[in-house]
Amino acid sequence: MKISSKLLNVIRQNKSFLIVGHINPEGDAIGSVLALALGLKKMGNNNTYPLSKDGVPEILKFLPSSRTIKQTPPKKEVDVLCIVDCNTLERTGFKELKAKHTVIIDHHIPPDDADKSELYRKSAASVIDTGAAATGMLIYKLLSALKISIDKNIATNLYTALLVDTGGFRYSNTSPEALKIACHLIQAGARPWDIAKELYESIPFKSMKLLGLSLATLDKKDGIAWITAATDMFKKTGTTYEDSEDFVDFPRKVKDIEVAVFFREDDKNVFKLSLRSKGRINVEKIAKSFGGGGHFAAAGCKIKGTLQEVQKKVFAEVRKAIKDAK
Ligand SMILES: [Mn+2]
Repeated sequence: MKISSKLLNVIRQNKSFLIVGHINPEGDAIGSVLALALGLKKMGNNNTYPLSKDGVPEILKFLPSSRTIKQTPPKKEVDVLCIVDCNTLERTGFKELKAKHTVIIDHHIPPDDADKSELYRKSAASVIDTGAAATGMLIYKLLSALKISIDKNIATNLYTALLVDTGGFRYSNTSPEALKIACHLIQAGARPWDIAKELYESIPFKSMKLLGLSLATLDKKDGIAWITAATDMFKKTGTTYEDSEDFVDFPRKVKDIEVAVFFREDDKNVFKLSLRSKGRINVEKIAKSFGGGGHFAAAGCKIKGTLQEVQKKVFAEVRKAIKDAK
């Protein structure tokens, strides 16, 4: 998708920018916010304000300029509010953000009633490209269209955005264009191993210990593989939920399964589930039937009951979905 001249004009004709990502942010959100803020600064806009309700997760603090991100919005109204890597105000975690203009730069599917919302009416210059592997790709195109040269700091942020949203250039969204942009980012100074080391080879020792305990529960049946993390495992290792963030990736690695599930015990008889699909089963539909949500291949929900009860309910739904897909 091409960047519209409308969007370029809104950016060229204004001076102050508030750039916000989504709650519970990952590499694409933070990387895109920072790259856009750095780029606009290079245009001579000293009034750029990067914002993230939940701040910057520990693992992304290596990103250039990550310390400039604020957790509270400015008091004064800005010229342009840029909402990146999400497309509703709700996802930003803020009730109100004051701005004369609003633009959305994102690759998620907008909600069904989006065209009725005030935000969409106000943001005519937006770019929502659901075909883009990462929002970072759209930021790259925007900066290029604005003729801003991509330096090492911008490149590091954008490469991280691409790397995270393509699962390390492994997922089916790894398009020729994504790799072409990644190539340019490396030429501009992004260092793949330095970034990969920070993202994938810097697991805290205690998190690894927690993974060991959780992996010992690995089981599989009927095309489903799963692991569990019980409250006492977190206690024993001195860890928090953040330490189990990517655990569902492990049962997903098992050969010949369709769906992976991670059961996290949040309270007595309350479980938070992460579901992953290997590409054929829509796990968003399964999560939705339990009041959760997400994407086709990655979703989550919360279910009450003993572990056995919860597993019985979920596995029945997954089995049904697998049968329907045949
Ligand atoms: Mn994204």
